[in-house]
Amino acid sequence: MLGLGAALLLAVLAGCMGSKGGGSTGGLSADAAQKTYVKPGELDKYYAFLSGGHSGQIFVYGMPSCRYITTIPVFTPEPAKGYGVDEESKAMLGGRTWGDAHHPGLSETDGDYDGRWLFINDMPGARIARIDLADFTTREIYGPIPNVSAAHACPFPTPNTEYVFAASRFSIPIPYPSVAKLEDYRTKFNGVIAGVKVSKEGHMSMGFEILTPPFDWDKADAGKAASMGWEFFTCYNSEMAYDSLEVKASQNEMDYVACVNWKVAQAAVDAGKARTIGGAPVLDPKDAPGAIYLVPVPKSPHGVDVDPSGEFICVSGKLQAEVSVFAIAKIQKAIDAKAFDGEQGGIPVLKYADCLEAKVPVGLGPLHTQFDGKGYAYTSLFLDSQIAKWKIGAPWNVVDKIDVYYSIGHLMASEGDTRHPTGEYVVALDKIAKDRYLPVGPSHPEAAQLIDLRGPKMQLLYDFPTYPEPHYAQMILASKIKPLKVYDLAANTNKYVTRKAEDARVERHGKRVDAYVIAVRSHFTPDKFRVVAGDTVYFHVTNVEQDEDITHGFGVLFSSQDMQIDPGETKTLKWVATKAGITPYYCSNFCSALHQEMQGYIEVAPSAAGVATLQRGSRQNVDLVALEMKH
Ligand code: K7E
Ligand code: CUA
Repeated sequence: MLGLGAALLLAVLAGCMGSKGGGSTGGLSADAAQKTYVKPGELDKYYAFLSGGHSGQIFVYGMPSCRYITTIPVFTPEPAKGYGVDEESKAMLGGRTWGDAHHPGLSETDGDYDGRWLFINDMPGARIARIDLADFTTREIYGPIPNVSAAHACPFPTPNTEYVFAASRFSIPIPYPSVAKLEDYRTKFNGVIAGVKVSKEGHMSMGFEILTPPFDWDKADAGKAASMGWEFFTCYNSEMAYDSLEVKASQNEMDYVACVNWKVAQAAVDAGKARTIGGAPVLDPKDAPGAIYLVPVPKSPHGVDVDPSGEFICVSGKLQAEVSVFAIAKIQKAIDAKAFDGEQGGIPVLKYADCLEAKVPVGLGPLHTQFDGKGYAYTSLFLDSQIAKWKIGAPWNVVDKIDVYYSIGHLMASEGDTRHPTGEYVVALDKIAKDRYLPVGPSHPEAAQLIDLRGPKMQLLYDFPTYPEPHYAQMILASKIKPLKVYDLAANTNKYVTRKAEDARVERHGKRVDAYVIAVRSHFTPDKFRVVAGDTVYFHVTNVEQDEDITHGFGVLFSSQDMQIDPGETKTLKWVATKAGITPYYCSNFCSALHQEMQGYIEVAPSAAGVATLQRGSRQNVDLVALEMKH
């Protein structure tokens, strides 16, 4: 096989090379290399957001070059960006230092990505974060969502970002906490499906919750166009087992996909039909007719994916070699005819055959499906380590397959979850890397692969390793995102902002000291502080630069505290002067030729001598404070 370097060289030397069509399972060709080559100085066409799994982060890549661009810390403190260190991000994390981030969900307008925000779930913490794509920064973390124990089917925004969702992976006794025995699992435990409202400004708030039998809710997708107003959720463990799930939860021929009509559910809550449990309005399905239905689906389904037209809901039973395709028109007809086959926990159950449009024999271990907007669907096959391309519509047949390396979980297509996928690329998110990269010990990186969808056959273009552990990802046209170049200092509304060096100062309020600090190449003003042992110091650092990429750090020695302040931004660091002595601090982000000189000292006096003369709460300039604090 050609090395990439050699392949690239060939591609460049050859200039314009004719397409070879590409072997569908073949190795890297010069043609493939050319298709991923983005010249130095040029930018990629797409952003790809890969969830970071148990790293609690998001990884950003450029496509088609597969170049790693940045990490967005979300649920985990992250030193390179000082995330979780400054007071604001620390408060957002609420003392938690771990999250397991599975499913990025870009905000949508009219069913297309709009480039405003990115939502992502913390599965075990039942939290949803919102990242602002103006600065690729986590701005809100909502939750833990009451009553929802682990949100895996989450967040999967609706077509106008009206809602994000969270459905429980584990069932627990509700209200929680309450004492219960596992033996009472069937009768005393419940699952919960939660609809979280998103305001026009992106803020999340509780909309409704629906009580379900103790199934394990797994994946979700929003209806769109033809199925607008519905959200679909898969579950496994309809057996309601609480131990040895790997055996006991695979007994039933059928599990379910739940169809939730979020307008009906919200109307029921607004009409006072809910009980308040754990602070959330919880609906018993019996009290909210029309809000939720169950459709049987074979064999422990995992992914549920709605096609771009919104007409078809594609569900993958992971222990079955087929994708079941349901038609929303048929589901709607069965609902209207009240053609129910009993109920589960007060939820009407529709008949599989009534709702089914087609069964597509894709191969072994189907997990997730994506779309190209040209009438084809792509399903990942975990057991076969393949992607199957199949036709949406008669004869519902598989038209191409490609090998992936190895054990693919999710896959993501360019603009793949929208009404208008671009049909250019799909990225395979593989669970096992094995021999694809230089070995680094017993554990390998995760593996991702870029595949070209533009020809009649899928073509493997590139392999790239990722840090653990992307589950899902989304790919958006870069032209839709307009990141800020700097924060406008004039528009800085932080209550601790300092705009001019003359305003830099230290204020004492009892044992609390507020230091208003300015950072600019290559100086902190002030660059020396005298405080007293026992003081709590809040450093409010404003980076007054208005030049792109001139970020300053504020790292305090003998501590684990370092924040990063972008141009025009104000951040606050809380530091406790535990004992007398000298503590240096410095700018930790290389910012100029005199970056190394950008430093200061905190002098901690052993006693309060001289400090008492300072007026409480008064605003004094640095020199005055220093003067008054002289022993
Ligand atoms: Cu790994 Cu969506 Cu959490 Cu499938 S999930 S593979
Ligand atoms: Cu400021 Cu380095």
